[in-house]
Amino acid sequence: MAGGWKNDLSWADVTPEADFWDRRKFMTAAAGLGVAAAMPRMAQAQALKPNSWKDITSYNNFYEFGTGKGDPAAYAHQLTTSPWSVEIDGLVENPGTYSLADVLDGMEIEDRIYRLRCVETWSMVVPWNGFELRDLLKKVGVKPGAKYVSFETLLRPEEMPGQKGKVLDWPYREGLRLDEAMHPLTLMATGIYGRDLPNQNGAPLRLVVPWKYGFKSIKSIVKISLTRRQPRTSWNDYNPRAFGFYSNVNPEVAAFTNQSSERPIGGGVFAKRIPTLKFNGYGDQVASLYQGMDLSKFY
Ligand SMILES: Nc1nc2c(c(=O)[nH]1)N[C@H]1C(S)=C(S)[C@@H](COP(=O)(O)O)O[C@H]1N2
Ligand SMILES: [Mo]
Repeated sequence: MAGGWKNDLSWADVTPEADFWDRRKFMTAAAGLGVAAAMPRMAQAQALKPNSWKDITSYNNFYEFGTGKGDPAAYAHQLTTSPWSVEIDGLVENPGTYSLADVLDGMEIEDRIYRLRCVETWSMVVPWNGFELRDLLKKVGVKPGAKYVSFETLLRPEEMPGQKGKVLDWPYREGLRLDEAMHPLTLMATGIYGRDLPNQNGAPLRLVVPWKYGFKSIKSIVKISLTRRQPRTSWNDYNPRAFGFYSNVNPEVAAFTNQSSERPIGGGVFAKRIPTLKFNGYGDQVASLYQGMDLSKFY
């Protein structure tokens, strides 16, 4: 088990999901996936509850299917996710086109309950399943000189109606600095609540970087490149002042709007806005990556 990450969200605080949250059943299923060992490490500091399956899969941003929150759930079933392959190129020892099975080969699928904070100022808590991106990067072999990792989403307008419009310069592109990509919190998600990732959440493989605004967590990835130079990214191209390359969650710095608080999705008592945490609550684990950078400045 790769170490070096921790989480203040606990399975003990999970909202029951009728067809899933039988704890013993989950532990058995988890053992089969090799994730059980991840659980005891989760501290029980804070009673944040993961959102329901319904919240997570019906309120989405996936502009390839339209800009409405309900569009991805309505249209993403059109996306063919099998077969799926990921091209891995640039400064790597073993470049090539990897089938999804080849990508997953040797990867340890774990459970990670992470906060997700959208720059639109809503938030959720999502129980992901996935593997650490660093394990995949180690598998393909990062060559000296690589400093960044770039990612691309599938370009297939026949199945992604939003790509027929020019909202963004498709395909959707994102990127990380290599040390961010190698951080143990950085996940390649393959599932939610122990089930395969629904298409609207970025099936079959999407990035999750919990200390950054949600748009960095690119969905339905078909290409990963190791580069020397900072890659171009879709939202940064669209508006560099509103959407920085780094885009670490920071309540003290306005992106396109004030970021000091957020609206948890899910209603009830949680409908109230809550204060946003610096680095989305993961500062103890990631702040050191940005030593020497002026965090009062928007990147
Ligand atoms: N390819 C692609 N990835 C994307 C997006 C998108 O429009 N296209 N939206 C981003 C934004 S703005 C957010 S907040 C998250 C939302 O993830 P979720 O729908 O799984 O909650 O996905 C991110 N990844
Ligand atoms: Mo977002």
